[in-house]
Amino acid sequence: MKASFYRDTWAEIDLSAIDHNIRQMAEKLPDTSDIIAIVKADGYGHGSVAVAKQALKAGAKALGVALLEEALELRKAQIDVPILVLGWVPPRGAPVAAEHDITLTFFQEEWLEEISSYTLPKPLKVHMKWDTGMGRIGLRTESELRDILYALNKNPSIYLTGVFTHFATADEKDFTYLRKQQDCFEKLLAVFREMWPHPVTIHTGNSAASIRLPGEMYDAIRFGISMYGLYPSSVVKSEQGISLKQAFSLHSRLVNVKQVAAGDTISYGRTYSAQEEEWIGTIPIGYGDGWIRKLQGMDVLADGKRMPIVGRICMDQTMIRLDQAYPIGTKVTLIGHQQGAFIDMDEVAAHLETINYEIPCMINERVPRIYSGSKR
Ligand code: PMH
Repeated sequence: MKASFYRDTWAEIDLSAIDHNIRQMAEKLPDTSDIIAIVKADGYGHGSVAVAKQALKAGAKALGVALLEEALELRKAQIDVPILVLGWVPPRGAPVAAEHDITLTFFQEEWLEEISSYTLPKPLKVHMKWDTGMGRIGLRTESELRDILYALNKNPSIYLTGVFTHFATADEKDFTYLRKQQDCFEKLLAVFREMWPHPVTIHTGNSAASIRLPGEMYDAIRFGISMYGLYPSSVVKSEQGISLKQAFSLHSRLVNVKQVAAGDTISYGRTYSAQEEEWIGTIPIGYGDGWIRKLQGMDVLADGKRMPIVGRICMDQTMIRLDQAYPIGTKVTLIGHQQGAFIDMDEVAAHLETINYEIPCMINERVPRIYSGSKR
């Protein structure tokens, strides 16, 4: 590894997995549906620029982020494809967005009005968000839609290039609520088409919707979690509609190995006592890296075998019980594959009673991201 960091703790991002996951998805989609790769929150903790570049090579046509700041970071990295900001950006961000050809999401008349008071260096591209049942952001009624289209018509420096919605339950077994959202979307779309003759990109689906209903995805999908090789839920995983490869793995190395006697205790609060003579290893990762204290009791992999975390996780260090002595520098895998053994993201998420999405986001920037498997 040719990395210049001095603590042996790193996340490895396998770009060939990103490539694989995009291609798997593209194979399921009709040619008329493009892939917008969602790289918000620093690419779900994987690194937005590296993931975006690989996603585009694999066939994604555009990028989606949550913040204008995130879009600007991609532009700074010389990425020139369409970028859609999915969240609400204050009107004062419009000149910067227009300058960098970044598409903003909007759904409020006041927002359009306020933007009219700014001088835009170039026309501003926007996608309109419809709240069909997610209950988060977006306009909700036909009358709101009519009003906003009138307002839009009066503002020639704002170009409507897309309309979209987001599903609340696309990853759940029961499709009833999703069908309700689709009906609501279709009704708004009918009004929209009657009032707006210009072409726009229509998109509704996240990973779950795209994997399960690939033929119903209009012009594009917003492909997030499954691009990273993770299933949106256990339901989607069990349906086996797509075969994904987890891109993220987390590793460290033993910095201390010692034999302790029965009764010796480990870490703050002495919550762990050795039952007999035991080998205890220390790895340099802790809650200061996002490897939070609740992960006590998880297994990690050393020598291709599972070893438990023992005692309290500290800010920068974690102790594990080894089955024998190992040399300093022995690789320890906290998430991912090691010699045929595997700790997948879902296991870590289950331990924390949360969803896999949260895990790579939680491992913070103190842990360097190392990239492998880049594909042309
Ligand atoms: N589109 C929007 C508007 C989103 O908010 C998200 C994910 C995606 C697409 C991608 O979804 P996927 O990762 O399931 O494919 N947003 C979030 C969120 O706000 N909290 O968790 C995931």
